[in-house]
Amino acid sequence: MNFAPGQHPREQATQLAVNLQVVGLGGAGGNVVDKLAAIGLGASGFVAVDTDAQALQRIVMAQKVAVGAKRTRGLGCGGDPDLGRQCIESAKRAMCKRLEGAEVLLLIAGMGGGLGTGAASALATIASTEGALVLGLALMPFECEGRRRMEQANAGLARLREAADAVICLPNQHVLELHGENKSAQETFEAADALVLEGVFGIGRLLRADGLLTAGLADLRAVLSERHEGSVLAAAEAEGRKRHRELLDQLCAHPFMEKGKVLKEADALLVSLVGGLDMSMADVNRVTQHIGAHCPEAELVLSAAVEPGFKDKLGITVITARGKKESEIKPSQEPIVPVSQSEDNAEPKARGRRQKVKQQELQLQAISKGRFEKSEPTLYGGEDLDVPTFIRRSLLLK
Ligand SMILES: Nc1nc2c(ncn2[C@@H]2O[C@H](COP(=O)(O)OP(=O)(O)OP(=O)(O)O)[C@@H](O)[C@H]2O)c(=O)[nH]1
Ligand SMILES: [Mg+2]
Repeated sequence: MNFAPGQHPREQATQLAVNLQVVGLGGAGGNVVDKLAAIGLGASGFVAVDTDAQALQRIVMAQKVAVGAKRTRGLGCGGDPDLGRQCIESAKRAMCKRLEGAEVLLLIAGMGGGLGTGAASALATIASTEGALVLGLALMPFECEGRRRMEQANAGLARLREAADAVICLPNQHVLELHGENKSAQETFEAADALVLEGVFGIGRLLRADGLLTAGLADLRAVLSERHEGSVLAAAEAEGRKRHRELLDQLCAHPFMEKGKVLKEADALLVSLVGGLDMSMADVNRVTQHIGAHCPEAELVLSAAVEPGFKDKLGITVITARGKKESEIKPSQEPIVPVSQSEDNAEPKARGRRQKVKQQELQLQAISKGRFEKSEPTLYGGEDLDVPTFIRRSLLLK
């Protein structure tokens, strides 16, 4: 499917199997959500949220929600994330009403400015509390936008990662590296948006119930949630006899895939494959084998669907996730604490996100030696070895 600027095909908007709400925050988020609304995705709602009345005026297809009118008087947040957060928090009730019944919230925001950066994590928390699975799409600034903006963007991204189930990071800079610096800023933004639209379109396919192999909301949640080290979204298409290999080559060449490094380092993958009526299970198999060769250890969830327009053609959307879930961290990975360290009451170093186990002190007391009371003690180095070590050394057992 071609998402090149100005060519946004209208999707045969089959309603998705889940209630998906797509919300765009701030200038970037609003722009992208409006384009998604124009394509139609089978989502239950497309909403652009901003403090900036002028930016909202440019929204044509999505619904509009103006927030923070008292605080910004209809202007943007001027790059102040704190103000952005306050604006969304003061509109909490209205947002809850908008998100009523949402099973998945796709939250799109540009990081580095005011509203998107500050409000994204706040809205993710609100939606999570309401029971939705929150997927964040964070558009990261170009390097030329300055160091301060990039730092602000990274801080916003970190907060969003804490609040959302999964966050997919889409660095605008990678688009610039692919297309070169000779394009206008407008064209580069458009090219970045096209990559986002392709990816989101693939997520839509993934959530559709009418595929050959379906992966539902539960799979999405299982693969993405708790893996906080970064997720990437990329899509590719290929046709012809060698389309299986070509598809993978295209995917690895995608600007967000960092020449295949992202695929190699993935701990889990969601793969949404689409082909024409001629797509066979052998096709599906070959594609998954090619992917598996890149990341044999990764957990893979696959969905495959048929779209008549894909004759002799295959399309793929991949969401990668990095990071281990708490349940996946094996006990053997826990550092072993030598007794000498516990004697000093030293804290074992907690690694990763694993919580320190809280345990009560064992109430062990010395009891009589019973029928061995009268036997000779086993003395070594002045110590009676028949007396348990924890008593001899006055250790507290936990
Ligand atoms: N891909 C893409 N990125 C954008 C677009 N507009 C802005 N960005 C990026 O998103 C970042 C945040 O910008 P905005 O979304 O305009 O910021 P905001 O949330 O509206 O912030 P305030 O206006 O200060 O409230 C920028 O630094 C850009 O890198 C867009 O249309 N497409
Ligand atoms: Mg703005």
